[in-house]
Amino acid sequence: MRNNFFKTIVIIFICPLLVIPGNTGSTKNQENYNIIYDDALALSWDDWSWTDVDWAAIDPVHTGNHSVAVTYGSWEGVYIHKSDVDTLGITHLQFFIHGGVTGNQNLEVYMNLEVNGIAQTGPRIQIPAPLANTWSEVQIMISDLNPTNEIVTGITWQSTSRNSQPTFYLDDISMVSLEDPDGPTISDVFVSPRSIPADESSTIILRSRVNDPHGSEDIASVSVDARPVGNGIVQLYDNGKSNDYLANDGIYGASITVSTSTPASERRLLLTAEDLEGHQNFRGIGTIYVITPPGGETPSVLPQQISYGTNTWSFTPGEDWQVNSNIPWNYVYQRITWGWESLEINNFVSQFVQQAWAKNYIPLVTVYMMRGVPPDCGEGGECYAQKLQNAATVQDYLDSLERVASEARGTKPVIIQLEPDFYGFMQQLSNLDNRPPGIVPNDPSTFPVALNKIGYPDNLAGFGRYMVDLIHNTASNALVAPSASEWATNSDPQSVTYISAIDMAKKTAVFIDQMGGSQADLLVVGWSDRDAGSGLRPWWDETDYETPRPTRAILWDNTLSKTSGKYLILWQVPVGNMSQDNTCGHYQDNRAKYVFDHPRDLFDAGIIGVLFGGGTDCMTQVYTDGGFVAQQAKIAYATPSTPDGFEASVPDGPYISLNWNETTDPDLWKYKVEYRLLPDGSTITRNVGRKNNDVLRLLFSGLWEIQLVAVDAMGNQSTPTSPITVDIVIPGMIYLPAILQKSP
Ligand SMILES: [Ca+2]
Ligand SMILES: [Ca+2]
Ligand SMILES: [Ca+2]
Ligand SMILES: [Ca+2]
Repeated sequence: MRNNFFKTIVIIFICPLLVIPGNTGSTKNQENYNIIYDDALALSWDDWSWTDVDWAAIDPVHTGNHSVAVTYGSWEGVYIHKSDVDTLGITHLQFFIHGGVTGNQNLEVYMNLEVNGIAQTGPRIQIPAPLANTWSEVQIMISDLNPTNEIVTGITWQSTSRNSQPTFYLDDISMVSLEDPDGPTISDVFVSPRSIPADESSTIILRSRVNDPHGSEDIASVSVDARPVGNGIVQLYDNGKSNDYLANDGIYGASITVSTSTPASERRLLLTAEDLEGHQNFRGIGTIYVITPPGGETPSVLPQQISYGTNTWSFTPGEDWQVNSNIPWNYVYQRITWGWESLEINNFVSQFVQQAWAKNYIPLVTVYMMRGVPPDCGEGGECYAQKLQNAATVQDYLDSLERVASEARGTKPVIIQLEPDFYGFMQQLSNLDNRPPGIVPNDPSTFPVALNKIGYPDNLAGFGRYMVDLIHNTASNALVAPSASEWATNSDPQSVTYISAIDMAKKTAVFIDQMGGSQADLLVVGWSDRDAGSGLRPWWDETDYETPRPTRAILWDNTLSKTSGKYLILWQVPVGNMSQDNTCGHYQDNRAKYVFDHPRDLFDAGIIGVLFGGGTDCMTQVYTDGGFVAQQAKIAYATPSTPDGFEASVPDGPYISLNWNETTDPDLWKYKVEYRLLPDGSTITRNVGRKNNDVLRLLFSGLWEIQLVAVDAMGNQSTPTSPITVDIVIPGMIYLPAILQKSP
């Protein structure tokens, strides 16, 4: 009988501090739980405590088998850390506390915040002294712990006493959204794109189902607070004309843009639904990444829109998977390792490149030779730093690289991808505490290399630059693309705040720039080289609430592109999909689907090419995936479907309202309204983003013809809708004076 004295304390901090014994939680439903600790810390939460804490105490427990036993010394604290906690829409921090045999401990709780990249402590909330031998429930409003909605990186329970204190216990720590049971419920939130340029024309479509226990007529408003992206409160409507499907179907919709003054950053927006009596409920929509314009120019010989390819090919006529797919792929890639010259196929690079050109693909050759070039010392920065001090090794390597370039020579473009992991390993080594003597973090010029080439310093910077120049000088048709690794700064951009992740990407761009990146043409990035269903890599949250998530990867890629001034190829994207059964060759993954559902997110961030391919044995391949990648690529390359339901309102002076049904193509980019004055006016085009409505202003009286086209991520346009003709009558008296006033 551990809980025989169960009692609830709810702390509601509507200043001044108010402690209400008894159960005051009864007027709210607990809808959304984010469990932080039940019998162990949840995934991604780490123990950073500076006190005596046992995370697996067995007596007393509130629920389950374990609780947290805490024995404070002077001013000590229990500190749990998570890189970037999304608290938007969360109303309370909730936990249970038990005073042990003594009770009466003195402690306070606060959130660890990060404000403009600097760690800060949120407001400290005093906890009522826990009772002896009793579990009490504590609820603290998030708005008291984090009043200005900063990035949350942890929660701390700290002793407020200079003396040691007797052991007490915590259990069932969670963040909850206490919903008003009378208020409208928000569900099925849809947001696309999730990464968007701050250009005030690209549009995010936001949709949500909203129901009210008193019927839909009780719903007064559904809105999103778009101030974090430079807008105000934006209303969502269920009128059939607001990207909300049908009128009165319970689905509300809106479109929002991002103001040009919004910096590259992660932003979180809050949905609010309110009924006629003022009952409100809230829901965060996950993380939006605000894109910065990517760096440099796309190489003129490459496709100027997002394009796709795979690692699957064959010399044998009739057996090439890409050719047989009847999809106009742009790329094909193949990896070569040390000793490629002695492969069964003579002149392998030449043969691969030539057959790719013959099939109208741009070949990408992944050069992965650093690991194998003798002396073999395994994989990693320490080994590579050693072998690069051997003059014979360096020359052997460069001779082979020159043969690669020479076999790739021709009149069509070829991409030579340099050394996956190599740049990452070297930068990582420079960031280790036990880096070799003389090595300076993030400075490749401090690694000695036995290069011995006139005009190039004998260090890693000189070696990297020589590799790029050697290829360019040997094959003027070759584009050189060093490989960038997310982990190169010896930390994971998915497990820090976005501000730190931006900093990491900048450092990696600068490191590669110094190693010839500045002279290169592109950079190659990767999202993961294994299907998550294999258990070899973590799942990413495709809804972009929790890290690891795609928006964070796109932030890193975008920052790399911006800083380096290079566009990117996203390489070796896992092929798996959710219809697979997690057996060899059939592992599940969700990244390929994210790519095909968010092509503009990638392209606007700087990714011009996406190459699919399982990274090792047993990973899903495009020929074992049940046809998913082929089917999605087919849609990507196909022209979009023509929107239906295109209609115009009765003209209101020069204004005419247009609306249409949204198309369902996953790769939709935007709609364009095209209109002209009959009979022979020239066509005017108006981009309306992804909105399915527009108000057009027609400047002259007369018959106007209006059409609509859908545009996909590649820029393919649909067949136009059947034209609508409208007769505009503008009383000249109204507009003539205005025009005259503007004349000098
Ligand atoms: Ca427990
Ligand atoms: Ca209601
Ligand atoms: Ca609707
Ligand atoms: Ca398409």
